[in-house]
Amino acid sequence: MARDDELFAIIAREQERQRTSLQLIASENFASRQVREATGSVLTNKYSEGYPGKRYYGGNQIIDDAEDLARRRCCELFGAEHANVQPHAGANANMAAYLALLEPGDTVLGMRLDQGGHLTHGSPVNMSGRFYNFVAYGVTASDERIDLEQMAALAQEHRPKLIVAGATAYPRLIDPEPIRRIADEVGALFLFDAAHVAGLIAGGVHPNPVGVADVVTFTTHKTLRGPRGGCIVCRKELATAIDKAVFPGLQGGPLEHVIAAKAVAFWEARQPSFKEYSAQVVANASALAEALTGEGFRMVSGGTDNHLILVDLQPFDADLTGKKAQEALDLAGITCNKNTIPNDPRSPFVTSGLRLGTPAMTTAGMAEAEMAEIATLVGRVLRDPDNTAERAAVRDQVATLCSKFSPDF
Ligand code: DSN
Repeated sequence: MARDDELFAIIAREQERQRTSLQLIASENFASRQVREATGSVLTNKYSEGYPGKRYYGGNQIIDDAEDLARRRCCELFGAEHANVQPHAGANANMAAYLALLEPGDTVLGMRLDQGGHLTHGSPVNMSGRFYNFVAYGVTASDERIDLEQMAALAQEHRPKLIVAGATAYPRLIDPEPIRRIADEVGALFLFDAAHVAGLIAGGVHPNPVGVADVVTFTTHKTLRGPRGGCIVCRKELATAIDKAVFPGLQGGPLEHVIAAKAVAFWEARQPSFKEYSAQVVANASALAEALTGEGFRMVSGGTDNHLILVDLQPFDADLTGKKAQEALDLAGITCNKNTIPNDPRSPFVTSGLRLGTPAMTTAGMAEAEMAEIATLVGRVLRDPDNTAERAAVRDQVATLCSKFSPDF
């Protein structure tokens, strides 16, 4: 068959974009060649509804080996009793956990979306917010860290069936222990959504919620650096309920090519180099936060303990929105996303903040010196975001910087 040149030309352009510009979206990474090889393998050809040893179609003996390997490696990596590696995404993993643990209308505590939570933690436009009675906790006004006193008070007032921890735009470490205690005080279950920090947990630089929370969900493509997808790990008493919720509750045929790539990622995350990588991701985020502070930006919560920083643009330039900053940086080859900050006066489509993360550029080999250079470039663009010549000059400098740190293409 002739080759589809039209589509592959688009892929080549995207590869070039990734190679020549800075990827600072906190939830992105560069998957390794072998992760991408497994994702593009013949395993995509197979239907395998069910689980290893209990499939609805024939011919799954080899597929079973791949999924069993992924489940075993996932349990070993996180010290879990049971793993379900079939969720197509983090959102599916969360929905499956809710389906397993809750009845429609049950009360759940989750973090406010506009203070760092996730759509699937009770947003009214998401299934979670439509099917369950979510009550939101947030961050303190004083230090912009999760307000555990508020969480405890809300738990006493609303007696939730489940407390959800985890965030998408929260730059600080989330300790699962005090949340477990709050859950126990009211007899609630505890779900830790580790999507953003799964790689930091695997690398040993953040506390492991497995064994503390009842259920832990995560994605495999962020700090964990695997293929795009989700996972759930849990205590063995919850294994049947979780498995039934994923299939047949929520999904049909699993993506076995992606599950195979998850197995590769779990193997990669157990290599000693992954510990160094995870520590460097955090060191780079701290260096970036410090250098951006030197450029006149305010870091939400004063800094970071993880892979991301949340920049409050208001003290730097009261008129500069997150939307405008994202667009100007994009034109200069610096890819990041606008983000609401706690108590943001602007809408989520405009925002007063920017979220930047270091997982991808750390994979490419960048360290603290490059973070300082990136902060200088961000400052140059955002001091005069409409200046076309300045943006072009920064774009050239970005390309030169990236040429020295090529990801594994
Ligand atoms: N889209 C992800 C993120 O960027 O954090 C969350 O689902």
